[in-house]
Amino acid sequence: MAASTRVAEAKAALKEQTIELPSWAFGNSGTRFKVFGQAGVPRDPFEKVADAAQVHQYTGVAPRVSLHIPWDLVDDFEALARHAEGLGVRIGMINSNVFQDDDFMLGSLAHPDPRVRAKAVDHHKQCIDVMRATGSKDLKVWLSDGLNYPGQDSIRARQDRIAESLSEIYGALDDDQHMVLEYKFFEPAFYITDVPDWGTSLLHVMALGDRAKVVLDTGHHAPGTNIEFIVAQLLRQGRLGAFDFNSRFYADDDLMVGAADPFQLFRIMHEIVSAGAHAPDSGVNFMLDQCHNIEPKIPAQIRSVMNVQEATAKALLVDVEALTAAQLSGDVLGAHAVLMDAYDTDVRPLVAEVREEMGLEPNPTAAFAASGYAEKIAAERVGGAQAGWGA
Ligand code: LRH
Ligand code: MN
Repeated sequence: MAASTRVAEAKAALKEQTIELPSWAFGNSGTRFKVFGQAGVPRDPFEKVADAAQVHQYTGVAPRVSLHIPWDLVDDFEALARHAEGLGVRIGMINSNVFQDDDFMLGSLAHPDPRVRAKAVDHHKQCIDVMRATGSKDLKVWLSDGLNYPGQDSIRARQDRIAESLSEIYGALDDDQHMVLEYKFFEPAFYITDVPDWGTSLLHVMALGDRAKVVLDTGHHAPGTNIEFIVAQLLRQGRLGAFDFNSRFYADDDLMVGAADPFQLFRIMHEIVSAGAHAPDSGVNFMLDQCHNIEPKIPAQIRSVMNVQEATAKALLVDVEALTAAQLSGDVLGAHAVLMDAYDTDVRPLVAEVREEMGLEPNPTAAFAASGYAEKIAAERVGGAQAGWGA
């Protein structure tokens, strides 16, 4: 394929790409040491959605906002969905939360007490009602369930309880609704996390049915884990439902995707593009899951979307014919060089052109800064409680 054709196809694919934003990234967040407030932070889900819509307005590729329950509880979810549509975005995945209720100290779906498990299942049924009210088709489940000390509970019994609870939740979904199950190797539990890795999540979703898939959060692996291998394997099984994109230097740092390791993000997007999973109908939801503890939140989300676009653009510019030929002929350095040529390509001009062809400013960061929106919300949003994790 001629390079010019590859560029044209890359631009077409980039115009179709969509990245879902997390409502909680627009609220305050932090660590156990401190949660810093920032001027203009939203006080409610309507303001969070308004801020997310700013990211879509300047990038053109962030048309969905993921909600987190109960952080985004409102009296009228139809009104919130209409508010979003009025701003050119829509409600995406609905995240459950079983990591902040006192009753779930020893677990939620894995808890030894069937009454506590029933409470956790009911919470997920409440989230499914929110899906119905907002038009969302996806339930996202992350379980903080785990153990801190050996012997604290039966590892096997907890897996049985989770399987039974998940099947009750899956059974409560409408036929056109889906579930994605996220894994994480540690925190808040420090000995065992009941859904610690892709294999455990995969086993549970395969036991549930076709409308259950795995969420891969890029910050949820042991240091040194080859994430693109997991991506390739889950795609091969047709069970990669979503990404929670972020980056980290050490643990679940939830930093801007691509900030800590842009080469890893490129390698992940290379596996995605190689499988055609970047296509809008691939069934893979590309979501951000980040916390902007010290940086301004809307510009950070804009930068994060740009990082995903740039990694995707590089992956779309890989000379696939040359790569395949080198791989099949055992040309180790040749194959590596083909991939590195794409990675070492400065795609920023290409992505800027894509924005212009979409009728947008080529530099979303500068366009947002020039809009005065940040100053407007800092002046308007005085009083009331700033949104956060409510922990
Ligand atoms: C858990 C997690 C999960 C969300 C939470 C905000 O670490 O990645 O996806 O529920 O962050
Ligand atoms: Mn996550």
